[in-house]
Amino acid sequence: MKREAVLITGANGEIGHGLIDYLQQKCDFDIIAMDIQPLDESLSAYCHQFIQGNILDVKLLNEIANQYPIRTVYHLASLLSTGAEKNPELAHNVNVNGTFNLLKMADILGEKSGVATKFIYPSSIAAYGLPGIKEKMSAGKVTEDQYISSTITLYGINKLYCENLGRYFMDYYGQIQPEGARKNVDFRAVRFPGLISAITLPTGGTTDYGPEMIHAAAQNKPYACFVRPDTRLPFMVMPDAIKSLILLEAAPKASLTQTVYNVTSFSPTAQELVDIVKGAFPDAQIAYKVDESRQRFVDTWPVDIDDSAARRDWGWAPEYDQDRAFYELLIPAVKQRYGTKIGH
Ligand code: VAH
Repeated sequence: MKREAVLITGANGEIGHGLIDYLQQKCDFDIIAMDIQPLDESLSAYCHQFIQGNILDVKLLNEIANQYPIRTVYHLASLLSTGAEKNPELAHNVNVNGTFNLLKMADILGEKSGVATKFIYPSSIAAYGLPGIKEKMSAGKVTEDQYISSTITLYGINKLYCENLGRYFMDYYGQIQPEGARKNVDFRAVRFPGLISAITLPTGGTTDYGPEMIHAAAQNKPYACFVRPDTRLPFMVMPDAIKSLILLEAAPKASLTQTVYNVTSFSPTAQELVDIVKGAFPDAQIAYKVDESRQRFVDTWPVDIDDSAARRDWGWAPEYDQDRAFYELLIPAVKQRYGTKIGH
């Protein structure tokens, strides 16, 4: 009898690195990792199987479903907000059609096992579309059902659609058939803020200025921040992002009153991030070179989000507030990663 497995798409991405690193400590299931890129050498020892392939390849997904008793899908593969604007066709295909294919696969897996396949989905604060900077600054902590009808990025629209697609597969897929809805998928989503990892760098996001500036400073490389100094957004560090995925996956279904949950930790301005980074790396050369398009995106994303539903339903709370995030985790870790000496 094969051991149960979890499937991680986008395994070579930032969240994928953190999730595999965490899950490998558990030993009661196999990790099936999938990515269109080769898997980072540092991860391969932790994975029972790595599949280099495309989530648009339905034949491949069917083969995976026939081969592995997958009980949970962590669907991380995605084009991020800035990358999606540069390649909208690819973004729609991967972010939407790829997700549709994986939900269909999860349905088949659930039908085979007789237990609904858990489908853990990282949505994003990009799902929000505040109408202007004035409203952004006065809105306070935004809840999951606020400001989601005027989203301006394709990535944010993709995320909103897939949040609803997941709910459809969970509750309504097959409803027109005589036997009614199939209900083989247990879809659960978090809306992530900007994520900062000490281990990896983001590709194609619009919150990338946060991680990019600290990694650049630790390498004594000049950095041009592409948003205004006053830009305030919610962030959290990667270990807390992984914690939220693990807690949500493990939560008893009966405790969940929502399908989509906000999670966050701290909300600095870009200038506050610069001040922290310069405090740790006094020689850091950080300038501002505002990218008007990316600034327009972030001006529609909330200053802060209300994560009380996640705290209430499944015990969410970040381990790292802003001070701990930088002074206990990020700064020591990037110094070690790059062997940074102060003043060199
Ligand atoms: C991005 N980091 O910048 C992602 C995030 C808040 C948006 O999902 O696209």
